[in-house]
Formats: sequence, C-alpha cells, structure tokens
Amino acid sequence: MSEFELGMVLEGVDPCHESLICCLSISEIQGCRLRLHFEGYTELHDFWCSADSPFLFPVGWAKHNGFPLQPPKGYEAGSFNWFDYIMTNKLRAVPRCLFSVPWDLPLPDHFFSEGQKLEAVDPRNPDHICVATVAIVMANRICIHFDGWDNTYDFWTKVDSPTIHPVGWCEQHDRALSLPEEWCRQVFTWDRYLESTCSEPVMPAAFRPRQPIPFDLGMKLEFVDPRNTRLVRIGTVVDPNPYPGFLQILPDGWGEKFAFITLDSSMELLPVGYCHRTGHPLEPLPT
Ligand code: MLZ
Repeated sequence: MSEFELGMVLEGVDPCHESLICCLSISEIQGCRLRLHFEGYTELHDFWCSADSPFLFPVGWAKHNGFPLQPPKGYEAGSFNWFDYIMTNKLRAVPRCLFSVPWDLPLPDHFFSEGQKLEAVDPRNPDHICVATVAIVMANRICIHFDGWDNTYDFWTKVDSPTIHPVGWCEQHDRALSLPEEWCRQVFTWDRYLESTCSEPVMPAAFRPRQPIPFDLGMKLEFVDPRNTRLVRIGTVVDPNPYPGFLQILPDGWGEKFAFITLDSSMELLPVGYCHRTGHPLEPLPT
C-alpha cells in the first residue's frame, strides 16, 4: 500500500460515533491497514481501519456529497476549510483514486429515507431488538440510530441486512422490543409512537434481507482482534449462527471465554491468507 503515506489527510467515519464524518490523518501503515488519527485530538482516539474501507473518503468528499463534516479540534464547522488547513499546515491529501468509495456517491436504489422508523438489532447487544431511526442514507448503506440512546450506539448497515426489520416485526414474531426509556412507563404501540414523534415507518417492502453468508462450524479465518484492533489473528467459527446475521469466533489457541460474537458481514473478518497477501503481521498462536 505504498500510495498511502504517513501524515496524509482524509475524511472518515468515527468508529465510536458512526454518524460522524471526521478529519483524519494517517499515523501508521501495516499492510493494507491504516492507523488513523483525528486531526487536533490526542492519539488515544486513533483507530485502525482497512485502507479499502467504505467509510474512508477523500478530502472534500463529505461536503461534495452533502454530509456534515466534523472539523479538527479547535475549528468551527461553519468556518473550517480543508484547502486553507492543508496549505497552512503543509499537508498532503490522500489521492482520490485510492478510495473504494467514488467521488460522486451513487443515488440510493431502495426505499429507506432519513427519519423513518424501524426495528433494528443492536450489533453490540445482539439479543436486543430496538426502536430505531434511519439517521443517514449513504447509497446502499444506512446509519441506524437507536431511539433514546446516545450516538455511540449508532451504526452503519447495508439495506439488505438480516438485522433490520419493519415496525411491528417483534410483535409478529413474539419477540421483545427494546423501547426508548421514556416509553417503558407507558403503553407502547407503534401507532402512538409514530404519532408522538411525527414520523413515518420504513415501508415493509423496503426490507429484502440477503441470503446468510455461508460460514460453517469449524471454518478458519483471520480476524481483527476486537480487543486490540492493531492485531490480526487466526480464528475458528465456533457458532455460525448465534443470531441471524451474526457468527461466533474463537481465537485459535485461546480459551472459550475469549470467543466473541460479531456481524457475519463485519469488515474485520478476513480470509485465510489475508496477512500473507497484504504484508500484514499475523499474530502467532499462544504457546
Ligand atoms: N447493557 C447495555 C445495553 C445497551 C443496549 C442499547 N441498545 C441500543 C447498557 O445498558 O448500556
């Protein structure tokens, strides 16, 4: 990945607040993975991400495509200007041709619109199906916000994910629906909720879940360690379907308590041979 160089600036989704697009720079490169730094912030917030992530964008992309951009620390959103910032600080932008996302985002070809309501599985708590809102639409991806929760739970999903459902799905499938806190003390019905929030539901026909990804018990893979995202390890699928759209991985050589559940579509799951092919270190098995 020689085209990406240390210090180059770019835009990208903050993995801890996925509804925010931020100003970033490259602080380290390992194979095809980048350590990214939030401009103006301490390196404690740095995070690792694959260079071909659909959540990294060239400088100017957010504005060009109509999304708000969080400026570097110390700058006002209204007055921040990338061009001045790059000139003043003698920076270089990552060339546009290196991004997997096109400069002109394609128009959505689905029926999800911002502000509409749905029921969505919380990927960090996959037994919770929650009242949720389409916060942002970006081509065939939507950013989901869980009503009544802060934006640290927001997450991007493709519109054909098996983890999103139309309003009323939980009732039809005899499942508990997690409500926004203020609705836990009053009778919740979707009709009442939609009326009180002046909102519309996503139309049921919009939900066209894809086929499951064919992971099988015992399959090997490489994966980004969720506890330290610098590291790529070898793992085994120990449960191919703990919840629809999820699988459980055990890091090879580690005890059962280190098994974790993740979305089967996660970009942190990598095929066997990924590290060798891309020149990324592969963590040795514990001895
Ligand atoms: N135990 C967690 C669950 C949060 C679930 C949020 N779902 C949007 C907590 O209470 O923080």
